Order: sequence, then C-alpha cells, then structure tokens
Amino acid sequence: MTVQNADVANIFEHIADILAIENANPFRIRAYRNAARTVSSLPKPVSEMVSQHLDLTEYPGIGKDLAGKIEEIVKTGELQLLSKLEKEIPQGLARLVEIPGIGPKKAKYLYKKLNIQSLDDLERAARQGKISTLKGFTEKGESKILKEIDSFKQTDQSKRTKWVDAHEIALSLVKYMRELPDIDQIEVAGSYRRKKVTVGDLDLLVTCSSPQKVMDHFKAFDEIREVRAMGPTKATVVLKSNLQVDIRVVKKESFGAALLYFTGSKAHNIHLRKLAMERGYKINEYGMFKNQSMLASALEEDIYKKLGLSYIGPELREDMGEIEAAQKKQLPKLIETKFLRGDLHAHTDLTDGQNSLEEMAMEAKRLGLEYLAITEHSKRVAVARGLDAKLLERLIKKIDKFNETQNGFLLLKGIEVDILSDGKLDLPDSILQMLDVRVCSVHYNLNLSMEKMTERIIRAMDNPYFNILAHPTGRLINKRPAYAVDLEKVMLAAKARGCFLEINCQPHRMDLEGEHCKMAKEIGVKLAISTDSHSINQLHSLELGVAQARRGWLENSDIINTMDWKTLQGYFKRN
Ligand code: DGT
Ligand code: CA
Ligand code: CA
Ligand code: ZN
Repeated sequence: MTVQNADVANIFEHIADILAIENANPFRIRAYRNAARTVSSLPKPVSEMVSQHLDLTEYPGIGKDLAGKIEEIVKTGELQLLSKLEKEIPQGLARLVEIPGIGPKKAKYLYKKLNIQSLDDLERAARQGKISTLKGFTEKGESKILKEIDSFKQTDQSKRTKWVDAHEIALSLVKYMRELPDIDQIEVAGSYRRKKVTVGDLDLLVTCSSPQKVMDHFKAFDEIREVRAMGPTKATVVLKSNLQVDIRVVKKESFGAALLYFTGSKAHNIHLRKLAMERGYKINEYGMFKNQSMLASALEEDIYKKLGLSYIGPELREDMGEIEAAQKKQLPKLIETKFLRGDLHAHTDLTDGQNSLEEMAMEAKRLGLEYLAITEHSKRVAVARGLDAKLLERLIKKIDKFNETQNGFLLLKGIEVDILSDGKLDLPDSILQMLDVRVCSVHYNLNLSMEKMTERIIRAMDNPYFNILAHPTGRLINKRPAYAVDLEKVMLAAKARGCFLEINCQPHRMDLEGEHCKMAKEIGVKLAISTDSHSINQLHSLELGVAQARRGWLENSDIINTMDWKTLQGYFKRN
C-alpha cells in the first residue's frame, strides 16, 4: 500500500518523542514536530509529490535533509533513523509520553529509577505505590497517572476509523483482491457502505466459485498484521493500520441477501425481518424464503420489492423511518455532488491555507464549480494569522481584481469570522457589510454551559451579517468532543433569522452529521455543504459532506450551494 501523508507525519512525531526522551537538542526535536505538521497538511499525497520529483523543500520546515527522509519513507515504507533510534530506547517508552503529565523527562526518569518501559509497567508501579516514593512525584500525582492511563486506554480502544481513511484502505484492499481473477462480485458492506462518519471495521463480501482461493489470496495481503479467525468461507484479520477486516465468501445466488444483511444497520435488518415475518416470509443472509422456496436472493432490489418497499439506499438504512417511507413510496430524492454549484468556505495561504487565491480558484473552476468563497479567519484566531479589517479590505480589492479577469467563475468575498465569548462578531459591521458571505464560527472558550454556548451563538445570529454557522458542534473526531450546545434551539433561531448551518467536509470535523441534517430538514433550516479547504486537494471533498446530507435525507432544495450565485445572493442579504 502506498505511504500516506499521515504515515510520514507519524514517523516524524515518533522520532521527536524519542529524541525528547534522549534529551536531544530542542531545535532538532522541534524540527521534526514542525515537519510532521507540514506533511500532514500538504496539498497532495506526498507519495505522488515524490514520484513527480516535486521540490518538497518549498514547504515550511522541510529542508534538504528532511526532504530526503520523506523520500526514503515513501520509497521504502520506513526510515532507518527511526529503526536506529528505536533500538536505543525500550519500545514502550515512547508511548509513555502520550500520557498527560508525563513528558519525555519524566519518562526517562521513570525508566532509569524503576525500569519502567511500557504503559503496563507504569500502571503496575503506580498501583504498587512506587511512583510516589520518587523525588518529584506525590501520591496525588500517582493516582492522577492511574486515572490518565485508564482514560487513555479507553479512548485508544474506542477510536473508530474515519470514513476517508477506511475508504483509502478499502480501495487498496479491493484492488488487491481483484488481482485474483476468479473473484466475481466484491463489495465492502457494513457502516462503510452506509457512509458513516467513522467505521468500526470493514465487512468485505465476495462471490467466487472457489472460496479456498479467495481465502488463500486474502491471507497473503501484506497489510495484514494479525489473523484473528480463519475458516473456509470467513475470516477476521487486523491490518497494520489497526483496522479490522471481516471477509465473507458467499454463493453468487445469495449475494443480494448477504449484501443486505452485512450492510445493516442491525436496526434496519431487524425491522425488515419483522416485515417479512408479517408476510409469512423468512429472511436471512442467504435469501428470502416462503417455507422452503426461495423468493429472492441475488439482488437487494428484489428483496425490497417482495416486501412491498421501494429500494432504500445504504445511507438511509438506520431504521429512522426509511422503511415506512419506502412503503408509502415517499423516499426522498437524495442530493448528489454533481448538483453543487459552489463552495462557501475556503482558506488560502494568506492565513493558514497552503495554496494561493489563484490556485484555489483554478482548482475550483477545474472541478466545475461556479463560485468559491474565500473565507479567511478573523483576527481573534491569531495562530492562523487571522485578518483585521485593514487586511480584509485589501483582500476584498484583490478578489474584485481577480474576478475582472474571470468569465463565468466567481470568487466570493467572504470571511470566517469568530463568534466571541459575548456573542459579538470579531470584525465591525462596517467591513462585514462589504462582503458577499460571512461564515461564523466558535473557535475558543469551548467549555461554556449548554445555555451559555447556545445563547452565545444565537446572539451572534442577531447580527444581520451572520449568514452561515460553520462547523456547528466544534467536535474533532477522536480528539475533542462537541461543545455543549442545543442544536435544535440554534436551528430554530437560524430559521427565524434567515441564517444557515454548515455541513463541514473536513474529515476530522464532519459536523453536522446525518441525524443533525435530518433535524435541520424537519425544522426547515437549509444547510451549506462546505469543504473548509486549506489546500486545493481538499476542494475535492464535497462528496464527504454530501454523504452526511444523504444520511440526513436531504434533497437538492435543502442545500443552499445548489443555487446559482445570483439566487443565493438574495438569501445572504438579510436586511
Ligand atoms: P461498525 O463496523 O461498528 O462501524 O458498524 P457495522 O454496521 O458495520 O457493524 P458490524 O461490522 O458489526 O456488522 C456489519 C453488519 O452485519 C451490520 O450492519 C448488520 C449485520 N449484523 C451484524 N450482527 C448482526 C446481528 O446480530 N443481527 C443482525 N440482524 N444483523 C447483524
Ligand atoms: Ca463494520
Ligand atoms: Ca464487522
Ligand atoms: Zn473554523
């Protein structure tokens, strides 16, 4: 499998951790951390950049030496320096620094004093009260360490794989399986097929006249780290990426029934079985039966049909009313990516993006979009070099000038303006009124009570220049939970004021999720599907947001960026 940007970043982070434990030069440590950050936000797959001989040293923090290391990782899948460093310290030691409160210095000290080489060692020593006897540690600190280990273990286990990451793995797995010509049909079912934001594992379904060949070929996939179970027609393995894969080989004539069963969700399946029973049918992974005779099994469509239902797309299969709607032939006509005409949230290298305004525009145009809103951060987000009124005014002029050179494509003048703690916006109305669109978001002071946060956002919406609430829950997948907010109240307030909410397509954000989208539709507030792009590469991710919209039953008319700019413009002028 090709080396991903995240793999390179992980190696650099790992090196930095080990160097820190070894008391290396802080500049050297920081250099690796910076490089990790740069690589993970590169505009393109680093493997492609290397094979195209692009100059990596053009990116911040990447010198000749690091560029060479990146090349080595891409070409060999590993880095000799890391293997060498790993031999210098015990394996588990680098993991200790992931426990809050244990920095590299403490990790090293614990190793020297108590020979603690792993999380398990640390836990045991803390339980035995050995840590608190050391200089610089207290009993309180010791029990805190135990608590941190506990929650670290929990989050580590509860981590589900982001859909995009699973997608990349699924594609390479299917491609590998296809090398076996005997394979007939192949499909990844489960939550992956339902396009859930995160997936627990992949459920691979294959038809082939020779299950043995399939299993032998599957076993030889070189990304497999551990085989958990292996039988004649099914197996469970764990990949090096930590993702589990379940594989099933079924008969061709049962493929539809098996696909239906293993796509789930479980709740959807249970409801279908109930319907079948009411009709005197039996339904399982092999087919739908009346007494002993098979009524349908090769195609999902046929099974739905025999149950008196129109075909239900995988994204809807959550038993959230889709079966009732299919009985009445009232399923929504779901939104598709091709109907999106523009993107309303993007950053450039003027703040924390990677590409210039011109590059972003060209890529959006190439993707067939009619408009792209440039929405830089406002000054409160100092880490991203957020704009003040003066810089924003300069950007407005630049965009106007750019648009004069265009024919049929439009850059919109926008801002991602911070919602301050008191509900005010981070820039004065006098400058906000010069813009085409204002995306508003909460980036700091996230620990408010639900009442306070809800009030903060709604108060911000009182400002007539508020158009779109960006990443409405603030969650970062596997990193930070959503802030406390009453989304229903926020949506009602948005509807009353003519504001909109965003479905953010950044793979680590992906808020709103499907059920929130459904709530928005029921309340009657329209949504924007926005990439929040920080590079040209990310402009391609509209389909991720579309998947969530589809999971939330949304149709073209529920999404504002299906409108042409002329029409949409009217909605952004609230007064
Ligand atoms: P995940 O992997 O946690 O993201 O979620 P799923 O939905 O992919 O769940 P998974 O991998 O455990 O099972 C795949 C599908 O197989 C699931 O969506 C429905 C079906 N399935 C699994 N266990 C059962 C069960 O006990 N009863 C029924 N009716 N279906 C099941
Ligand atoms: Ca699954
Ligand atoms: Ca599974
Ligand atoms: Zn933001």
